[in-house]
Amino acid sequence: MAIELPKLPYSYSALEPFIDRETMKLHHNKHNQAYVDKFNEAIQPYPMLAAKNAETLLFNLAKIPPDIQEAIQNNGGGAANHAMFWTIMKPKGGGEPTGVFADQINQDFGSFDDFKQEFNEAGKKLFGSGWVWVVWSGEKLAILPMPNQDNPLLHGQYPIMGNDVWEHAYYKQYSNQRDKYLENWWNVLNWNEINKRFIRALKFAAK
Ligand code: MN3
Repeated sequence: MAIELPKLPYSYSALEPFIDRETMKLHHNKHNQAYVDKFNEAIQPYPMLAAKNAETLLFNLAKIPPDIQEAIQNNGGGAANHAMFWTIMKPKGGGEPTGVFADQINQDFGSFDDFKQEFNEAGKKLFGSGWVWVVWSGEKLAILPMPNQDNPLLHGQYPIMGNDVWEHAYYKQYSNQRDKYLENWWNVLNWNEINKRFIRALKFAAK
């Protein structure tokens, strides 16, 4: 069973003015589609992997056939990362975080502003293409920049939230101003979904 391009839970223009229609369209139906297609191509010769989703393969990367590990890391990562990315954003989102995740941010970073600043700083410093992730270390929240399409599941950690800092995520609208994109991204976050992922991360770590 091949994986499919996830349906965007809102329209391409829904995140404007923070992420424009052209960027969303290209990002979803070209970039995300390419990761999905290349993932499906990679697992095609291995019918025993057909029932596994990208997340499961990333978590068990060392156990899959060596000749496709790199393709799964990159394209399974690309598929999983973008599937997450669309759901943690929403129109009229943003504002202060809510729920248990807000409490945890205050406990581990002092305040939402400090958390946001540290996250944006990691995004600015990330050299080349990659993602900035938030994971549960087992004791506290941690901000984790990773290169390429690497997903925290490669290191056994469930991705609570992450921002895509590949140029394809912002260059069309923001040109080289990655810092502006990082700052504006907080206006589209879906804290309800991020809270659900935080609960999942706690359960995942407890297994
Ligand atoms: Mn991307």
